[in-house]
Parts: sequence; C-alpha cells; structure tokens
Amino acid sequence: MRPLILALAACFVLKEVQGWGYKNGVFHNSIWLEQAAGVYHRESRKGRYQLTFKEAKAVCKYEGGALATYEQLEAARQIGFHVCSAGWFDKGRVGYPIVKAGANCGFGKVGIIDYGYRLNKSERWDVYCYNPNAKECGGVLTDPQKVLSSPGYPNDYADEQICYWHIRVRYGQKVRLQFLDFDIEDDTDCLSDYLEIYDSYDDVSGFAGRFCGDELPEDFISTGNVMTLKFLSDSSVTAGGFQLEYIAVDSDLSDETNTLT
Ligand SMILES: [Ca+2]
Repeated sequence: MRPLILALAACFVLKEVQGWGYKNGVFHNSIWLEQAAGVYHRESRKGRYQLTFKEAKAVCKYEGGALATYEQLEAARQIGFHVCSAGWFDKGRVGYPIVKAGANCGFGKVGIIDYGYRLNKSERWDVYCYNPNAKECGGVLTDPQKVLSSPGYPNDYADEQICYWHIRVRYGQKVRLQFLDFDIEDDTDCLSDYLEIYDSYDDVSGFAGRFCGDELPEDFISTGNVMTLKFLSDSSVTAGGFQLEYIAVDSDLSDETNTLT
C-alpha cells in the first residue's frame, strides 16, 4: 500500500465520490453501469447530465458502439437493466429504463421512462450506448476464482477506458487479490490512469487504494465477501496494463494469511 498516494488522492476521490454517489436525491450506483444485452449507461467524466446529443453520440462511437435504440434499451430493461438517470438514445430521444418502481425514480412507473424526442439537442443528459462486443471490460463476477486484466491485455490498454469489476463470492468468504503484472501510466497522484480497489460492492464507499506506475501492488484481502475494482484511463499516454487474480478464501484462512504478510 502507498499511504502517501492515498492521502494525496483522498481529496480528489472525495470529489469523485460526490460525482458518482448520492445526487439529486438519487443514489447513483456504478453497478448500474454494467451492460445488459450490449446496452450500457455512461455519464460524462464531469458528472451527471453533462452531455449534449452530439457529445453523447461521440461517447458511444469512441467506444466502438452507437446510441442504443428504444428497442435495445427495452430489451435490456427486460433482463434487469435499471438505471435512474435520463440519457440520450437513438434519434435524439431521452429516457431511462426502470425495472422496479420506486418513489424517487421513474414516477413510480415501470418501463422506459420516455422524455420523447428532444427539440433542443443542446440539452445535457447522460447517454445509453449499444455495443454487443464491448464485453471485455468489467462485469459482475461471482466465480470463486478468476484472472482479470486491463482491456486489450497483454497489449497496451486504450485511452478513455473505464471499467468496473464487482466481485462477489460466497457469504462468509473473503476476496483475496493478487497482482500478477502491473503497468499503468505513472504520475505522482495517479490522477491520469489508475486502478482503484474498494472494499465494498460499489465505488462509493470502502475506498482502499489507488494504484499506478509499474510497481506490483501488495495483495489485498477484503473485509467481507465483496470487492470492487475500478480502472480508468484518461485521453493520452497508455501503458502495458495489468493482470491480477482473485481467489475466494475462507475467512479463517485469510486471517492467517494476513498475519503472515
Ligand atoms: Ca493515460
């Protein structure tokens, strides 16, 4: 662990947590950034509701996809894609998919909450993209053991990547993370590109470290049975990327490992 980097990053992280966390009475949880049937939600790096229609299109295109159509969004919704944030989709329409009715979101309705075709394309919203092939980055993982790597590994990762891995192992177990290879654009505070570890199932609480450079981070063991990893790269300079392995360990065993290290 690098205490200095943690301290320096704290301020920035706090800002980011506000961006991703509780906002306008709605808990924006990154778990909902997961894809469903190739559809996924993105917000601007600047935060929620910052993208014009043109910018929204560019976000999807940059990632090799396109704006989702109403039908694609609905198909995703039907398999559980629920996002409480209005975004652009195909042809300048704005809305969001609601699976479970709630008082704070979707006016208590279920379905695509449709704001219709917007006349003013300079309005700022989030975006819903469609890219059935963009599946190598992030995901919800429940396997007891798995090797993860940065997008494109063993080749350099690309610019403008954002990936979330939400790991959940059996209740009563812990997640043990071991780094196998590590090379992320280095800067003093890891503000450009970084891998973050959260000792929780989201990237809002449980911040446990931010890493960059080419020094292999130490093993990390979660407190509970969940962990979140977040990888972000900015718009310039890439590096070799990383590879790591997580293993579900029995709580007793991991305590033992802890005292050994
Ligand atoms: Ca970079």
